[in-house]
Amino acid sequence: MSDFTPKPKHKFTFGLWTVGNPGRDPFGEPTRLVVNPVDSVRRLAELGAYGVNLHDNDLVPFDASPAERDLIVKEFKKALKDTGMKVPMATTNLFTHPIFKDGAFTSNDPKVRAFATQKVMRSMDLGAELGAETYVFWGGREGTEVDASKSPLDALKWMRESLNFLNAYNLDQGYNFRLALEAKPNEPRGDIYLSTTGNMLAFIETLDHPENVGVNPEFAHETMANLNFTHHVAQAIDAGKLFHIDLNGQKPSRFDQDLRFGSEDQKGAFFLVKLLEDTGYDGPRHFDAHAYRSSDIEDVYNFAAGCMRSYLILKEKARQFNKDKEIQAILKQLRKGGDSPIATGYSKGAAEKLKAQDFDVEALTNRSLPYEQLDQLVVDLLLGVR
Ligand code: GLT
Ligand code: MN
Ligand code: MN
Repeated sequence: MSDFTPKPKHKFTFGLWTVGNPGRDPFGEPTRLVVNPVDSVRRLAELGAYGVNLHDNDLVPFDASPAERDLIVKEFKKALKDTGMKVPMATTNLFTHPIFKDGAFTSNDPKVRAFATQKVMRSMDLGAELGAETYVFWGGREGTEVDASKSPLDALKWMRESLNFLNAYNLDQGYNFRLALEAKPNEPRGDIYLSTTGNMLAFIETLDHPENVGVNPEFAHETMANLNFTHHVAQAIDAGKLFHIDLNGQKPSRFDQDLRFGSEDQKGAFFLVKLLEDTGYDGPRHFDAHAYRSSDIEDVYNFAAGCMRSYLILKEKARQFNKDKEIQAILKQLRKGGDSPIATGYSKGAAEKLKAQDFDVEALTNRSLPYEQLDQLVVDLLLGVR
């Protein structure tokens, strides 16, 4: 029996907003009390987490005075020191305050756009003070319900202006954060700009300094749009842009459920963990999820422990998949043709040779692809009978 006990070396992190989620939803008031971030740090450390991530206002209230801010940060830093917990990622809340009701970087009002940019600068200062290395941008309010209100081209231009300004500030201050953009198709806006990880990857190339900008994909977000999350993460890895990742659970075509990692679509979660582990992703495994609204605070920590446990179980399943003789024999058979002649690249000679090549179309068409057998072996593996 393997050991599924989380340890700091596994680099599991939680947003302060995740275990601190009070169980509010659009139809109901909170079901849990507000949590002190210091308590979250201590409880997560006991469970074996590596660190916590935060928005500026998860720690420092929107309207705190400079003296209040300093006191809060001091106590928080003490908890980090006592527990050895890290803050690998920081981000900004650009969505809760009503000033952002029509967007932050993409608000029609230039003063709101400037205010949002100023808020990020101050939040970057806080993140740097806490030792964060990654800075996430999730534009939850960057979108529309009324397309007559805003040109999507203006929105992209304004988004680019803010990100270029903030990255220059980041470099100028010597913070050297890697910026990670997080896509979401909708919610809380009717339509959010740059709605998938693929959109973000293309947009990054239009920035002044694309080299230190990557993505922070979230399992729930591509899944909400009925897309294959693992394929998006693979594209980010292929582009050298997987800077961070938000892990959770989600049923397709629903509101953003942010469920416990591994609680839904276990096969999808398995192939995601396998991809991360097989490709040597060494960043934090960040859980951006929250406990059911019905949970009390003790059950919130069952939720946190469950996220980490499921990851470790799936990691062990990935290891078993990679050494399973029957599965590997099928994969070997499927790949037996090796590389295609086009893999060595174009030359006139290669083109002529390919044009002249004879293919046995019937044999190629009738080749056996035992995907039913292969998939059932995966199901057996995941259901624990293998
Ligand atoms: C919010 C959102 C997440 C983002 C967080 C970072 S905040 O909980 O649902 O997907 O990652 O801003
Ligand atoms: Mn997220
Ligand atoms: Mn989400």
